[in-house]
Amino acid sequence: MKKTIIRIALAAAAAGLAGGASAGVIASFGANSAIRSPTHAANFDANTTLAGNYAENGLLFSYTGSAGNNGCGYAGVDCYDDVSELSPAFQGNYMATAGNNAYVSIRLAGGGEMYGLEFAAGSGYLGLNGYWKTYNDNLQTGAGNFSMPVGAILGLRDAAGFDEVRYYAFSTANKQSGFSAAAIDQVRADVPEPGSALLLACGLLGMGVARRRREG
Ligand SMILES: [Ca+2]
Ligand SMILES: [Ca+2]
Repeated sequence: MKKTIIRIALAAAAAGLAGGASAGVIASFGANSAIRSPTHAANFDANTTLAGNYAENGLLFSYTGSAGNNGCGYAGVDCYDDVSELSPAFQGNYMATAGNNAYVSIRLAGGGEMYGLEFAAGSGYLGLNGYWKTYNDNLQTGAGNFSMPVGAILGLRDAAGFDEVRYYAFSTANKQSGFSAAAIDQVRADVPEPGSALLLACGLLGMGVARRRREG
């Protein structure tokens, strides 16, 4: 009986860490709301070309929509009087695009999954009405709308991991398609070492055994 209980506990712990059916993407707001120990960070300061793929510190960014958005956010070119008009959380260069259903894509340059991601979510519109989608192995794993004060930091976390996040910014709340003017800056991602998930699973199992011994 005891063995059965322990086996179920381990299976539950493994499912939670490796991604069972119950896993899902959790959206949050604010710095450090989704990231525990960032392993990757990008601020676009070295983004001095109009290349479709821009890599920084192991993160890979691309965009759909108008070609280079007329240079906005690239190579020190800013389309606004001040970068803070897009978002007070932005500094210097950023990544922006605009167009029908245009989005900025965030992935790991070397492939693989992120477990947590945070970025300053900007919009070319006056109000911030964002929409995000997560993917893993080309399958959509989550999506959500948010309307927040300009300057918001969006956090996404999923114990099952995601290998791509797409970010859109629409004209009004709760839109999932239409003309999008997405912009991002100050990106941080969390990619735990494979061994740490296993250690955590062992730790949870150990806690379960200890508790059961005390109860017995
Ligand atoms: Ca920047
Ligand atoms: Ca994957």
